[in-house]
Amino acid sequence: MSVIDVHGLEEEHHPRGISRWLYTTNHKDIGILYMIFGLTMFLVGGLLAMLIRLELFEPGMKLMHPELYNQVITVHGLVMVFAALMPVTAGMANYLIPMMIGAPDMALPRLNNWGFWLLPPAAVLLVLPWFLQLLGIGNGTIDTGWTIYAPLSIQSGLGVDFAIFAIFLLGLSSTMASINVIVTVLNLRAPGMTLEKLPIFVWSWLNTAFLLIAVFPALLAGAVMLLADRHFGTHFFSASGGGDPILWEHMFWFFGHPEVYILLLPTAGILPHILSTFARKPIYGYKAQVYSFAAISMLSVIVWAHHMFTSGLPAYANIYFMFSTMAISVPVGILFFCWFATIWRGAMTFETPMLFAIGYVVLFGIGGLTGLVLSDAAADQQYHNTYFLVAHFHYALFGGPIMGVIAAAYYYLPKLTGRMYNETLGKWHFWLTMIGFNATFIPQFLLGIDGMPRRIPDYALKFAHLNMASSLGAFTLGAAQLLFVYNVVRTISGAGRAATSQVWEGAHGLEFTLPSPPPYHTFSSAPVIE
Ligand code: HEM
Ligand SMILES: [Cu+2]
Repeated sequence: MSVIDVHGLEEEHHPRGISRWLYTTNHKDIGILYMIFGLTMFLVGGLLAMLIRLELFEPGMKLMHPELYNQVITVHGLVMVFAALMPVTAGMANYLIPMMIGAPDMALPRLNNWGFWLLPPAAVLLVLPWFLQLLGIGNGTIDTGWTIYAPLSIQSGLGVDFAIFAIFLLGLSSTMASINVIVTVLNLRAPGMTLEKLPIFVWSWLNTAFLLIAVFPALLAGAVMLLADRHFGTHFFSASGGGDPILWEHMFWFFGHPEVYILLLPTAGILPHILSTFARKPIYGYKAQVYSFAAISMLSVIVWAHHMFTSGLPAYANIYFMFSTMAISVPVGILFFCWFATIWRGAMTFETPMLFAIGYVVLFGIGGLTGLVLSDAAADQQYHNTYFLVAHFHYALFGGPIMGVIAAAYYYLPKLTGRMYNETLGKWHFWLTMIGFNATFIPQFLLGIDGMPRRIPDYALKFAHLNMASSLGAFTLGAAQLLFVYNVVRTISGAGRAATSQVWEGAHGLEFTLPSPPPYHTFSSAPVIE
């Protein structure tokens, strides 16, 4: 007989130690690598945020030179967006999608390994110029802000070149991950797992993947042109040679606005799973949510110039970008409606994942509503580049994706490790995060309305009190995340009681039919889907 138990054999023979992680093509290993990398980068970005808030704690130049301050905010932004959030959601996709659709692994496992291992060098490229500066080479890392606007980005030092190469690597990595998700979802579903039965998280990632492949080339092309402007005598973005810096803004934001949804969609997809589990009710409006994901993705590529209301576009362009932007609130509003309807009159309990999921709805709600305020072309003349914007996008990016990632982490940690995390610590983490977050960013709304510009290391005396409040909030927020790290590490190292395969009373889905932790190779034969 040629039928052997391949499953059992491979279980024994997968490599151990460092080579397991370096050469792995296993979707769970790669998922874990992505998530550990993302969490590490979240701590790096968080540390930089603490430095920013330390500098802004009091008026006056306290901690760093203006040049260094610019570098710190730039790397904070780039790290949070590209090296923390995107990898974490890619890690969730890798770990969860094969289990959710009954596939043996991702469709392109070697590509998967490659995609991950492009990330660490990219992160190194962002910070390396700081170390080179210590050796007397260059003047530090990229200092243009995460938007890398020309003409500053043409004139600025070698940090920009390093960042351009980092963006190439990050873009390649995300594109590979996206291709893999699309191929896997379209080809490797278990028999009976029709598209109409696809878990909503998988739908959200499918949209994310298409969106990413559609818009990343704009940024990459822009980056090549910028490199050429810097070193090869072209003038795409420099007015002095007949080019136009506004062209960079278009290319950047054609990518940059959809990027926000690339960060958001995966967690908007995991949210219904969590809400439905802890409300013990089925997901409300499955189809409406899936169609909303598609509508959001499509609308997101036609609204980019709402970031450029003050750049002198013609009035009719501003009006078009204003109304198209406002139109996005329709599908987003549908998502909110479905989330509320899912928990409405449910038998709710408030374990940590549920708390973070509700926190997501509240905070992202504020992010969305203040976005609507900014999308008014006339009002934006006032708010543009003030702290109102900084507060808005932190509600949108921390309040949405980060809260969602944390909710998902608590939700799936017992599945991944086979152990329950510490619920008391989790609740402390939640409440300190909520208090710290709002204490950081509510004052920033007020500062923005008062006219404090973003990206300044020092400010007028009248802004002192609110800035101090914001910094105190940030320190609370930062400290609270250490509770999370401790809780995760503790659970991974085996503390806590054993988790069942279903983990949560109300949990549904293929992944919850598997033991906790799931076996190294998930499905040796395709599962049957009713
Ligand atoms: C840990 C809590 C965080 C704090 C206290 C914080 C604080 C700040 C502050 C004060 C600025 C403005 C700097 C300035 O304009 O002078 C800033 C900028 C920024 N932050 Fe955060 N942040 C946090 C988390 C995040 C997260 C989670 C993300 C994204 C996922 C993020 C993305 C950004 C971006 C894109 C910028 C703009 C950088 C630029 O102007 O080029 N931040 N942050
Ligand atoms: Cu936008």
